[in-house]
Amino acid sequence: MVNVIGLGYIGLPTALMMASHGVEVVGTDYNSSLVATLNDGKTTFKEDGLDELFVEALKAGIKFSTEYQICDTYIVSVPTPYDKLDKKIDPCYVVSACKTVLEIAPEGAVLVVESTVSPNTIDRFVRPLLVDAGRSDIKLVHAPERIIPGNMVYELLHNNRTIGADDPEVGQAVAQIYASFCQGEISVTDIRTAEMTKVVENTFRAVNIAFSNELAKICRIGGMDVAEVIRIANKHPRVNILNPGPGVGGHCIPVDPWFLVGDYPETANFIRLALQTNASMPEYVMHRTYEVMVEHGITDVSKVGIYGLTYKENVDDVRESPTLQMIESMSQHLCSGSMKIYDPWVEWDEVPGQVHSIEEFLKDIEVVIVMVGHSQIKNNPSIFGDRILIDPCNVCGDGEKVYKL
Ligand code: SAJ
Repeated sequence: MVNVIGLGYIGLPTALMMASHGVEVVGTDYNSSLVATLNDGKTTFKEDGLDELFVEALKAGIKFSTEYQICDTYIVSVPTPYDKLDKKIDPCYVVSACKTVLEIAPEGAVLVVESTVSPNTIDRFVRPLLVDAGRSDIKLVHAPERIIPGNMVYELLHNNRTIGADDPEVGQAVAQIYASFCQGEISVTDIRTAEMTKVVENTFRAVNIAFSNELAKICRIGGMDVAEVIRIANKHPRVNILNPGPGVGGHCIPVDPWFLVGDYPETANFIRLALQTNASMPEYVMHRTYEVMVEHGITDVSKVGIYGLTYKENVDDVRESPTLQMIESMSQHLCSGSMKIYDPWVEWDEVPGQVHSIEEFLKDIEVVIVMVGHSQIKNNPSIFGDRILIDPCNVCGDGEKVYKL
């Protein structure tokens, strides 16, 4: 039996996927209301295909509990926040989950950490727990996830995976469990390499996006269309530049690369600069909006509305979103709270000024900053009427009143 600890964005789909592929699974979370919701037959966040997968897993007998289970394999997928000041990972949830596992795990059990951790976290924070608890029998494994919110179910099935283990035989045994559903290639390696590859993957993407964001700024100064430049450059067989945008959000790409900067501050200069470039984008969008307001003689900020609060399109996840970054930066300039904000995916109240219908949002608004290209607008670009659009995501088409980055 597998006990998946932490039923969030990664733990829940992983538990459901294993259960629906014949593995006996109990999902555990310390949040009793989350467990109650699951036990009531409801999922806890929106994701394509998740509800269907949930039904399959229930049929297959998955159970949810606030209690850790006595079993042979534990998969820890709890959050790994980071300290905003020193940019280092805060392993408190991983440590506390692993400690509890060590209290009840039977002899020889496998402890898989799936949470994203910076290189060496397992050696520094988890391995000593085994020593302290006198549990050298426990087999440590790191199996970082790679799935992308918005396409999680498909990617769980099809992505290649990495399993890092001290003992290659244990690595192969864990690979077998993941192979119950994973059709991709599973690479078995050591724990530190697995930790590093995960962070490197997200750093690669952060650096590539930073390059495109810098190109956007260069093209603006030089009077060139960055989208056209990138489109043509990408026709080269060895060039693949990502898209510039209003900033980089989510719990991974703007976060994980900082682990390398935090641990190797003298060396990771290029990565630091990339992260700073991405982090400059929300404010860059604000400046762009100001330029457009001046061009149109608009002085009243309450005529400007922000469309999109999530960190990317068609998800309900707002973590580190460019819009939240922009609101924070506005509050530092003492001017937050005066703009209306709307996101069809965010049904709860996340920020002041938020409204919950597109009609209410557009009332009295002359300029819309389109921070997220949800399909609501991609499928219906005329939804904004003839308002002025600031379009950093390049999703509103061309028009006299459409302003790109
Ligand atoms: N973004 C751009 N330009 C682009 C692509 C993305 O500005 O060309 C922005 C998005 O708008 C968003 C942010 O970057 O704000 C991140 O979005 P994403 O879709 O690129 O990635 P995530 O954070 O949803 O998921 C990433 C994925 N990692 C990689 O692609 C290397 C996913 O596979 C990982 O599982 C996930 O991080 C994670 O958990 O680490």
